[in-house]
Amino acid sequence: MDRTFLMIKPDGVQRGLVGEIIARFEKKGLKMVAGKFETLPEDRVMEHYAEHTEKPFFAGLKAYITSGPCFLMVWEGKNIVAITRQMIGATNPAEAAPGTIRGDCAMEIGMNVIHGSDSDETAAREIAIHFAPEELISYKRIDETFLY
Ligand code: FUP
Repeated sequence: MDRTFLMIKPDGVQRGLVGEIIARFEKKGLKMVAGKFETLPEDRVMEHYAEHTEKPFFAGLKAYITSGPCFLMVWEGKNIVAITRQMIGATNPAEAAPGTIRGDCAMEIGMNVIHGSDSDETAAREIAIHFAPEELISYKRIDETFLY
């Protein structure tokens, strides 16, 4: 089954949005297979955002993402990367469509509540950065028969 890495950022945790966000993905029919609550250490921030470390916004991004605990997750489902990117909405919440997480729950690009992998390759890379293989749990959800 396809997998993605999703992370509720410090603003999402501090604003009490963890339950609301998980509920949206659960209701859709996606399955959480790993989850942990953690303040990201600097080395993992550098690895996760390797493509952005030279960008002008990186100092602010790093300060924000390490400002408190994040809720890190791995989810499974058919076509999950495209589905979750659509549900999360545009990177800039000001441009994110209503009905998306960022469209409904955020105001600015510098505090956009949640991260989601943007391709299957990125998902595999990000899952490996943040989780050990044994942290991913394999199980059948009772409603799967009625989803696929
Ligand atoms: P996304 O894939 O939607 O998380 O977006 P990007 O990989 O393009 O950006 C990663 C994070 O950098 C975003 F979540 C927000 C932050 N960012 C800024 O703060 N300013 C920018 O101009 C671009 C991105």
